[in-house]
Amino acid sequence: MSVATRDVDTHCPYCALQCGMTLRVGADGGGLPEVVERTGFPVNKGALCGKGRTAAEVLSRGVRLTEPLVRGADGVLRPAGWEEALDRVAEGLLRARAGHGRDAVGVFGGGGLTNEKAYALGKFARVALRTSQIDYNGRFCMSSAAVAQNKAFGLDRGLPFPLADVARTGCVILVGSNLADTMPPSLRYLTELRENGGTLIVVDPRRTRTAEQADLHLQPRPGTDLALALGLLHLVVAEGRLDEDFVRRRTSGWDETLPAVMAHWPELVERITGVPVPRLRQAVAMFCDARESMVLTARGPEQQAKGTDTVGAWINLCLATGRAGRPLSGYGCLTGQGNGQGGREHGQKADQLPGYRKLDDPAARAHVAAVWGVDPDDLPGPGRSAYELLDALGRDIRALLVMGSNPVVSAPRAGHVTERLQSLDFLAVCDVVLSETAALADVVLPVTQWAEETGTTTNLEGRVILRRKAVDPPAGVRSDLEVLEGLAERLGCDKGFPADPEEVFGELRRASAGGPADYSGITYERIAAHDGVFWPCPAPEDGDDGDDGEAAGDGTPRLFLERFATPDGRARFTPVHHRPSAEEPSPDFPYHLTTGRVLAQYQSGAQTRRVAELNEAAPGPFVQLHPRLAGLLGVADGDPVAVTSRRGRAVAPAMVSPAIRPDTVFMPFHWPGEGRANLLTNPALDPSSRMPEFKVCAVRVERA
Ligand SMILES: Nc1nc2c(c(=O)[nH]1)N[C@H]1C(S)=C(S)[C@@H](COP(=O)(O)OP(=O)(O)OC[C@H]3O[C@@H](n4cnc5c(=O)[nH]c(N)nc54)[C@H](O)[C@@H]3O)O[C@H]1N2
Ligand SMILES: Nc1nc2c(c(=O)[nH]1)N[C@H]1C(S)=C(S)[C@@H](COP(=O)(O)OP(=O)(O)OC[C@H]3O[C@@H](n4cnc5c(=O)[nH]c(N)nc54)[C@H](O)[C@@H]3O)O[C@H]1N2
Ligand code: SF4
Ligand SMILES: [Mo]
Repeated sequence: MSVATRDVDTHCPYCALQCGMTLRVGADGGGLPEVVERTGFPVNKGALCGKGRTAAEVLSRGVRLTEPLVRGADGVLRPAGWEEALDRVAEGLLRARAGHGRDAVGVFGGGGLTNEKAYALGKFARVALRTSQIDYNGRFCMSSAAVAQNKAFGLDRGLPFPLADVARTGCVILVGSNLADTMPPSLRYLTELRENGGTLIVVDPRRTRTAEQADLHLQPRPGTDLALALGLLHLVVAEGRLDEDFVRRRTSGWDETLPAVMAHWPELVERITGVPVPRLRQAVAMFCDARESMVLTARGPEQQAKGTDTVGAWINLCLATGRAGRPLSGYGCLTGQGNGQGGREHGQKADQLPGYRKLDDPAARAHVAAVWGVDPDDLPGPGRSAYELLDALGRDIRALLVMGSNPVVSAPRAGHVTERLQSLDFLAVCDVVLSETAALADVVLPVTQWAEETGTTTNLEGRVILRRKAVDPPAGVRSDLEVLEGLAERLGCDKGFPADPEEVFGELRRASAGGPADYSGITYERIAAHDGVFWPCPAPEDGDDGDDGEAAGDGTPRLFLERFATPDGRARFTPVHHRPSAEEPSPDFPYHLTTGRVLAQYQSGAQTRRVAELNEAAPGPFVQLHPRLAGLLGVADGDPVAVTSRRGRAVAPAMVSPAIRPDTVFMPFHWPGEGRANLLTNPALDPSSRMPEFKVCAVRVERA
């Protein structure tokens, strides 16, 4: 018997690769949709990791929220109707504002939200709440690379070229990315690179599954990538491999940059990083002998209190060797969250307006205020960064709305952040599940997710793609857009908070028009016709939607080929010096702790910990340590290990493995409870990106 089904093309709800997938839905709409291959989408060509393959399970009624929850006088969360719940939220926000001023209300967003939601949330904060206090979890993600790219290139788009270009270059240095675990289908491009005769260099303190693919694995001490990049550039100069012609024609600032480079001679860099000089020379030879080469960074070098300078140093290496601004060469950042790219472009960041405009730029304020129908002078100024905002809870900020993040698990110094959340007068959380943060809220609003709603995201390539609604949500949930609509109405704001995503996207297009991230020429139809559209994509002059052959239908896949986006068209070198991590090992805390991810869990685990297959594959936290260190501590594989930093103590089973440096331990951060890695991490912030130092702090390690 054949049962009629309907296929809907969409994308995975999780990481920035935004793999294409098809959802097969029963004709009666009942049951969970089946995830099937969508080979036509060029980025993943049908391949999915286990998270994507099982994503439909999080749609099931059993694991998710299906009605609003309101905390009663007895302190217990109990089910409530939507009217009561929204009234309570509006009341909580208004009371904080009345008692303590507009900036006493905070908003915390997420890089997993669609462009439409991120845009609406930023507008809601500035226009309905009129608070400056909005930021989001993307600050914890790629913000250092964003600042560095803006400085060097005048524009921040994670990859300035399609991912497929990676397979056709000559050499890739992959710095602190474990994409075999974090974006598995992208591994194919590295395999193809090597099949095509190219070489791969991986920089990671651990010999990860990604590092195992490399022709050369450099295994530095955590927090020393800046010295490493300077050391490589020193050798480039010393060995006469500088591309003087490129430096002269297409860059500025080299003369100011050179002295710091020359101060990082190879033996010094070996001492700082632990990477032997011959390995440094080998890396330079591989990178420079190739006709084209790329540097790709991810969270390893970026999540440091000097992440911006570190990325700047890797960009300097590309510029000095002429590996930028031409086909198949360049620097790129592998953004992380599903909408890590678009989420940082449309205004949920503390200093930002839609279209990647700056909140302190009068022309930008005037443009966006006109779209919003408000007076530019009524728009608040820039607010605090994510950790600083969380740190101010219960003090300057008295009420908070969270949409799309679970900071109880994912924020640095999470014990302190949890206390701050508990000290609020009022906390509202919109989520699909009862996350650890939602469990602390006064009101929890259950929202629809990817397959139940339509919206766009922008993947790590800057490709704007469309997720389509495939199934109806449970009766008791509403979309984030409907929540904002309902709250704006209760706050007495009539500035337009439509719940229809395509209507919001239309407004986003107008708001972004003329900005660095210009989406004005992108429509849902155009996305569907071209497997996504790369921004910038201005609307054609004649005002139609750009499918008349005037502009390439897929927007701008490759940037900077003729000029960089700086005022003079030249890329800028940044003079940078190496400096130690905020916390270096000491007699009391003799080891480095670094943190990161495992294949089967996603982020704070709020979604993936609810999927049985993923939980079996990755059931809980662990402390990865070298056999030599394990021997020294008398610890065997599986023994409970206590890791203590100046912020707290966490306990998890030992995972003894020769894949890590003996002076370093690694913990994944996906779990709450006593194994919560973020009880330990250091909230020391990068001075310009305000990125916390997730990737390195000093710890003591003992048998528990
Ligand atoms: N399975 C899975 N996939 C994911 C996610 C997930 O949670 N789970 N999250 C998504 C998101 S939001 C992001 S941001 C990306 C992150 O993707 P990645 O950046 O690949 O992930 P991480 O594991 O955080 O860090 C990468 C590597 O950095 C190394 N590292 C640690 N310290 C240093 C250092 O000082 N220098 C260098 N060079 N390397 C260092 C770690 O050993 C680790 O192997 O993954 C995305 N994909
Ligand atoms: N120690 C350590 N800590 C880290 C990192 C690290 O490497 N080491 N990495 C950092 C990085 S790169 C990141 S990106 C952060 C991420 O950390 P979080 O911000 O905690 O990210 P998620 O776990 O993805 O949280 C998203 C929450 O939103 C919910 N959600 C999903 N979709 C929607 C939606 O459409 N609407 C709403 N309202 N809710 C939704 C999910 O159920 C989940 O509860 O963690 C950071 N923390
Ligand atoms: S790699 Fe990322 S986008 Fe692709 S299936 Fe896995 S989690 Fe989803
Ligand atoms: Mo991230």
